[in-house]
Amino acid sequence: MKIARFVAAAAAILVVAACTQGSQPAAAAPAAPAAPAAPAALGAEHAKPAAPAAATPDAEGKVAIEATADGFTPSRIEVEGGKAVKLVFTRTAEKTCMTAVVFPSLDIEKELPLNTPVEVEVTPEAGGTIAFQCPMGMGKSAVVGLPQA
Ligand SMILES: [Cu+2]
Repeated sequence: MKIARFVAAAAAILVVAACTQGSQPAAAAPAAPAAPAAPAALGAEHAKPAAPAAATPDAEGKVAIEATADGFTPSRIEVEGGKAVKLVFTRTAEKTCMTAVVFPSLDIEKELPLNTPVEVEVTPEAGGTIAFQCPMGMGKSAVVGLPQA
């Protein structure tokens, strides 16, 4: 059961690159999501496939998330299970389909005006995952509730 969260998260992250609006040249994306210099902070003791480093909340319980032409960055946020996290979304790309963020399981949809922070607070259960994505179902990302240590 403990292994499941690693697997689910890795699957969610691989889909991120798929969300563009067709005629989008890749010029504005210097940091390709496919090649993160993963610092291997998590799970280094096990031979898991290298997942991009997950973001964790700051001292105020917030995580800043950028909505770019390619998706949401970071696309995986890890929280202590049962603890609320404030996701602060800022869309920085004018041409992107990430003009809104949707949390299907929570029935939440928030518009993301350009360069305007939009806060969404969620509380994943320990061992649970709350998915978020663009309104078309792309840019799949997740907030993961870690089991209490
Ligand atoms: Cu989309």
